[in-house]
Amino acid sequence: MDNGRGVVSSPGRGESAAAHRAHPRYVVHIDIDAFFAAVEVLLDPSLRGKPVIVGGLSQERGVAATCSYEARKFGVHAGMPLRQCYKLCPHGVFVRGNYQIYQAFSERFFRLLHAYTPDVEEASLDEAYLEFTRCGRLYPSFAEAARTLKRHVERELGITVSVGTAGNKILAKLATKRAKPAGFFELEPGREEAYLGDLGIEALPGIGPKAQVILRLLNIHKIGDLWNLPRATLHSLFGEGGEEIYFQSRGVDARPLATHALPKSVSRETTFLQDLWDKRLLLAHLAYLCDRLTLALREDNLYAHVIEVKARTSDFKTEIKRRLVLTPLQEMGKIYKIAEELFLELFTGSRLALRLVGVKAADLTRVRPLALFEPYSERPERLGRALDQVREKYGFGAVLTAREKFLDDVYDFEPRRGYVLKTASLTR
Ligand code: DCP
Ligand code: CA
Repeated sequence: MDNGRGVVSSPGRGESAAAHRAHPRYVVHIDIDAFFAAVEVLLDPSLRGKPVIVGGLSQERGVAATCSYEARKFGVHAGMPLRQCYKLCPHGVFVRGNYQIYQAFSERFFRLLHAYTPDVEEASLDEAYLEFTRCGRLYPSFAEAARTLKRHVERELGITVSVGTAGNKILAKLATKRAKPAGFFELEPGREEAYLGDLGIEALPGIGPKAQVILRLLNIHKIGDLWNLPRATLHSLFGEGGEEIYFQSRGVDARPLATHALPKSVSRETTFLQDLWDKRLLLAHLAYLCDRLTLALREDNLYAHVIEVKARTSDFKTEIKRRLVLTPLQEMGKIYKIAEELFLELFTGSRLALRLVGVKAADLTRVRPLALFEPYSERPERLGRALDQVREKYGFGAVLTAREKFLDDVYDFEPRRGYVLKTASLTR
């Protein structure tokens, strides 16, 4: 992209957002302000203007899921133990919250967004990306359309949202930070570097608390300070994550929106090499299938409300048991536990050997489940992600539960792919 007129740039800046503007995109990021608290205010208008803390009563155990901006003035924030919230804000209104209502509200929110463009990514319960790039004929001005969208959503839902627009996802999300609360901020092409340079490093999603500590020790506090770090240095400090930081800090992000529709279900099943009786081996298969299934759920950011187990006996009769769970699940341990219970219900009555088992996750949602009663740091997604990182490096077989290891006696084992089951497609 060097046009020969020579823009003076610090090391590595040639890879900045500006250099990637050959095909400009228009991405809108929209996020509801103080989501759970805003819904509580709608449910009880007498709460308007008051510090509202959602997640539990003031003397209960647990942490705040969120709080209104009025409460934030007192230093209260999401993830803070409720009793500490109470100390900082004793006159605050504490409510336990109701996830079903937030979920229904979230669905209304997304329905409105889908009317504006076919390209919508539902990023979390109260947050979405919209891409207008393909809607040039529809909207003479994208900025105007984004403002209309904001007003429309606020009027329809009775809450405020913050909107950021830019040429890619990460910049749009960072623009929303500036817009919060209730604002609109368009990060215009050409202004990205100026905007990024001054932001604190904690604004980048790739920089967690640990990376922050390390960078601050190196006297790096702003995103602009990061530009002076060579890519190799970031890599040696943070591995693959360092690469991400390198590009994020320059506002480079080529990720498309994850707009594909939700699958109806995800399942993994296998037919055995020979019919099986041995409960231990059957459960080992089931555990392995759950492991493969939850990998697929994580890859697609899905959570399941329904877990289903299927077994086929040697006389080809198929039986299915299913269970509905209120808080949608993604985590291996939890899904396996349910699958095991269902399987044992099926199997205990059976006099025949089995020729197939399968497990299915259905009623899927992409919405992060309720965090009201669990601290953020203990979220199962975090564990799952750590697991995936190890597997990416050392292969799927690098981390298996003791139960799965029983399959050693039955199948070939390939470190990269795991066990080579009879139904080949399942080992993909
Ligand atoms: N949430 C949660 N636990 C957390 C963080 C959030 O349960 N540790 C829930 C409550 C929030 C909702 O998710 O209302 C959306 O999260 P956000 O991070 O978008 O926070 P808010 O919408 O509450 O506030 P804002 O976006 O205005 O900062
Ligand atoms: Ca929000």
